[in-house]
Amino acid sequence: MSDTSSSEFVETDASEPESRRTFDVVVVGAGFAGLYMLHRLRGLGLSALVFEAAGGVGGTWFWNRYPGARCDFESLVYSYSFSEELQQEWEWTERYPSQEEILRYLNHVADRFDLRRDIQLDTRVTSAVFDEATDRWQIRTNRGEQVSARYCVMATGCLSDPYVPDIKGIDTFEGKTYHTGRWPHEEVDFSGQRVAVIGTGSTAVQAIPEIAKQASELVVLQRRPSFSMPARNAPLSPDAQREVKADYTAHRQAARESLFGLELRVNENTPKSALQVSPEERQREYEERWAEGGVGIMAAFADLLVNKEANDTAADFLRGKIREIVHDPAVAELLTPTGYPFASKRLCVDSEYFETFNRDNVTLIDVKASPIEEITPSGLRTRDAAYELDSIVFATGFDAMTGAVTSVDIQGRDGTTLREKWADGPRTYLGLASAGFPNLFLITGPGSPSVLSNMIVSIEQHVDWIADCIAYLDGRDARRIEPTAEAEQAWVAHVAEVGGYTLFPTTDSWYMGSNVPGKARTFMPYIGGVGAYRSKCDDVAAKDYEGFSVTV
Ligand code: FAD
Ligand code: N01
Repeated sequence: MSDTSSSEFVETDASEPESRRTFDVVVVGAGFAGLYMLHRLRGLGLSALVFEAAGGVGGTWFWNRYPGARCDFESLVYSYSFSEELQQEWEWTERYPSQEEILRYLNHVADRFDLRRDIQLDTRVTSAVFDEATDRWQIRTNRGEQVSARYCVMATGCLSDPYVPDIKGIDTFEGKTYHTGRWPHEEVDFSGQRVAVIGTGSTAVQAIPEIAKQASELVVLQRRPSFSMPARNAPLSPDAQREVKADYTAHRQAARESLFGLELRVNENTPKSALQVSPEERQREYEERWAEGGVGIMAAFADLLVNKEANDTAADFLRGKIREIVHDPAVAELLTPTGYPFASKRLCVDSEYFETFNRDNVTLIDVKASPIEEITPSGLRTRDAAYELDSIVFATGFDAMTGAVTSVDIQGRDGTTLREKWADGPRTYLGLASAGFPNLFLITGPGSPSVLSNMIVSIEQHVDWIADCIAYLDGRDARRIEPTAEAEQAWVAHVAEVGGYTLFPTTDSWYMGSNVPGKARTFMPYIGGVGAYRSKCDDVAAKDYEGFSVTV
C-alpha cells in the first residue's frame, strides 16, 4: 500500500493551492526525531516528506545557539544508537557536547543517510485535517502548499515553541531583544553592553556566565532560583571514548532499560532511602556526586523524587554549596532555592553559574519581591528600580510538550481539533496517539517519558514503534488506527497516578504547564520509567495493538 507519487503534482482547480503532492507519511520537524523517522520510513519503502520550519535540520540544536548552549547528558549517551557504524565512527570531543557539535553531528546524519532530499526547510505546517472519506491527512503549510498523506507524524519537539512573557511595553524597547530558543545565526557580541537576562532556568544558567564575560553590566532578573549541579565538562579522551564504544551495545541496552534512559550510577551500598544512612554517609555520597558533576545526584538515593524528607537532604546539600561559592551572603540567600523540592523543576547543570555572581559587573534582582512592571524604550523598570539597557535576553523557556503540537490546527474525525480536546490538559494513549485523530502519531508526546528521560533513547523507541506499527498496518491493508477512548482514559489516569506518587506535581514548572499563563495545570510526562514504558509499548504491539482500534 505504498504511495509512489511522492514527487508528482496532481491536478488542482484554480481555488486550490498550487501543489498537491501525496505521500505515505508526512513528518513535521527535522530534529533528532524527524530525521530518524524519515530514515526508518525510507527503510520500509514508503514515500515520506519532512516539513521543517527552520532553515536547517537539527531542531533544538539549530535554534538554541545562545552563548554556553550545551547538552547536559554526556555525548556518548546523547546520540543515536540505530547505526553501529555511525556510533562507532563519530568522534565526540567533549564530555558534554556543545550546541555546535550536536548540530554538526545531526548535519552529518542528514548527509550520511541522504535524508535532505525529502526534507523541505523553511516551511511551517499550519494545519492538518483528517479527511474521513479518503482516510488521508490534508496538510497545509505557510507557503500555501497542500499535501496529503496516509499518516502524519508530529516530530515537533517538546521544547520548540518559545515562551515570551507578556510584559507591558515589550515592543517599545529600542535596544536588541533575544529569546534563547531563537538565537540569531550571526555572532552576537555583548562587549561593552548593558544586558539583562530574564529567567534563571537551565538555559539561563548556561548563558549567564558567558554573557557576563562580555557585557559591561549584566542584570539578572530572577523569579525563582534554581538547583544546579556543576557540569565538570572536559575534553573526552580517546581512551574513555574507546572504552564505551567497545561495549556500546551493552551500554545502550542498559540505558533503554533504565528509569531515565541513562546509566546513572545507583548507590550500591544504600539503594533505598536517603533517610536510612547516617548524615555523614549521606554527605559523603553527595560530595562524590558533586565532584563527578552532572545530573547523577538524582540517583544517589532511590527516594529523592518521592519522599520530601529525603529530598530535603539533597536540597540542603545543594543550598550549602551555593553559600560556599557565593561571597555576598545576601546574594547567596537570593540564589538559594526554597519552597519547592530539589529536581521537581528541571535540575540545572552549569559551568561557573554561581561563581558568576561574585563578579562586579553582575547584579541579581529578585523579581518576586520587585516584579518587572514595564519594558521601556531605554530599558526595564521593576517596582523599585529602573535599568538602562542595550539588550534584553529572554531565557523564559517554552510552551513545553504541547505548544508546538497545538499551534498546528489539527482536525481529526468529526472536525474536532486537538487544541480543543487538550484544552484541559493533553490526553493521549502512551503519548503516541490521541483518540479521535486516526493515523496521527506523536513522537515523545505528553504521557510518555519524553522530557524526563534521555530524549534520544525515547525518540528512538517511539520512532521504531511507529515505523513497526505502520508496517503492521500495511501488512494487513489497514486504513486506520486510533486509540480507543477507554484505553486512552486508562492511560491518562495511570500517568496521573504515577506522577502523583512523586514530588513533581507539588511544584509549578513547565512539566505541569504552569509556566504559561492560562495553560491547564497537569503533570504531562510519564514517570513510570523508560524501561517499564518500553515494555508496555512492546506488549501493546505484540497484542495486535491492544487499546487501539484498527480499521481494515
Ligand atoms: P526538536 O529538536 O525540538 O525538533 C523539532 C523541530 O520541529 C524543530 O526544528 C521545529 O522547528 C520543527 N517544528 C515544530 N513545529 C513545526 C511546524 N508546525 N512546522 C514545521 N516544523 C515544525 N534533552 C536531553 O535529553 N538532554 C539534554 O541535555 C537536553 N538539553 C537540551 C538543551 C536545550 C537548550 C533544549 C532547548 C532542549 C534540550 N533537550 C535535552 C531536549 C531536546 O529538545 C531533545 O533532546 C531533542 O533535541 C528533541 O528532538 P526532537 O526532534 O524531538 O525535537
Ligand atoms: O526554560 P525554563 P529554559 N518573569 O522554563 C523564568 C531544557 N534545557 O529555557 O522558575 C520573570 O526552565 C522562569 O522563572 P520561574 C531543559 O529541559 C536543557 O531555561 O518560573 N521570570 C525560569 O527561571 C529545561 O528545563 C539544558 O519562576 C520568568 C525561566 O524564566 C528546558 O529546556 C539547557 C517569567 C524559564 O526557565 C527549558 O529551560 C537549556 C516572567 N514573566 C534548556 N517567565 C541543558 O543543559 C518565565 N520566567 C540540558
